Amino acid sequence: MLEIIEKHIRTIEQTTLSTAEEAENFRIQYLGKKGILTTLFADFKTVPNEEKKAVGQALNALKTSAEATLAQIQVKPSARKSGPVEDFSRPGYATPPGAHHPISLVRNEIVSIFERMGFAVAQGPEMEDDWHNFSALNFPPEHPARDMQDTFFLAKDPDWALRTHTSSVQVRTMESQKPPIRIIAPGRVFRNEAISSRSHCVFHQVEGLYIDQNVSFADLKQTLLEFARAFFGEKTEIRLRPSYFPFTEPSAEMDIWWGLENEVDYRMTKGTGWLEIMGCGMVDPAVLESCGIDPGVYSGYAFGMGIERIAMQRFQIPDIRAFYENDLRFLGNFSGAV
Ligand code: 2U9
Repeated sequence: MLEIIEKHIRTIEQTTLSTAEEAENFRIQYLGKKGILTTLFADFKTVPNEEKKAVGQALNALKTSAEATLAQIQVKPSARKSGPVEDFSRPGYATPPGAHHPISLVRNEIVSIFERMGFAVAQGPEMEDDWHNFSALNFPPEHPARDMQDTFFLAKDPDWALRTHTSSVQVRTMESQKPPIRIIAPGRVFRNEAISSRSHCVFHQVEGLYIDQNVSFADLKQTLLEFARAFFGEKTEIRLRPSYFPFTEPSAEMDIWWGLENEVDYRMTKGTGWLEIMGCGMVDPAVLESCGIDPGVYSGYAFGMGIERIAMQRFQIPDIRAFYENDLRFLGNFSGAV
């Protein structure tokens, strides 16, 4: 038996394993359940006592030798099946940074300016009933905004529509809270308009509302001046032009002085030098009444602006449709801006 064992040891010493397949065959042959070592260990019982020590040592040497030969192949790179060797020290793949959408950037800036002035953010549903979108806001029954051509009504129930402005959020706030109320309502609105480079059927607004005792047009003007200087620069000048909205009386448009230095300024301001930024006015007493606030005790001002218009002007974006196309080449321009 000793001779057989020593023969196996010599064979193993001359064996080189170079593939995983060879290694597996070797393992089965020597160390497998029905392998050479199992058989030899079983035969060990029949070895005469005086030979047991020498045979036992030889058997252990054979086992160690078989295991060492097998272990070697597991660390030899040449035994790899195929493909490149992994370099675990190489740098990872770079993850491109994300970017805020330009509409979000402008909205956040507007919101934070008004928050600093004490306004709280209010939100409401995008689908509204006739009362909150139109009637409470003093829209007469024959007003063109109530037309199918201007509003997306729900086919099943024409009392419901996609909100055409975030003024409905302010109506809901007035119905549920007592003055003083000082809120801004940023949000998405919908109008059934033909899509062009200047207008879209979906856009975003920020509207504001302040209701308290003795609120005057002077308060409105000072708040808007403060906003204009925080957003457009501290030397910004504003002007208010008379206008008309069903929900405010008197009503006005606020322009900022843009200047008339070059051709672009002429085009942007239609040759006037003044750039229209937002609409505003004193909340019509009939609107206060509709929302359960006594116009004999309270007064208030409101304003509203379109975020797309301001973002287009700020980032020099010539076509409103760019905001909704999700083209990464466009959106990537805003990475790094906060
Ligand atoms: C209540 C009462 C009054 C909100 C106002 C405007 C003037 C305005 C437009 C600007 C461009 C909308 O995005 S736009 O098309 N908005 O000119 N909005 S005053 O007045 C309100 C709101 C709620 C209860």
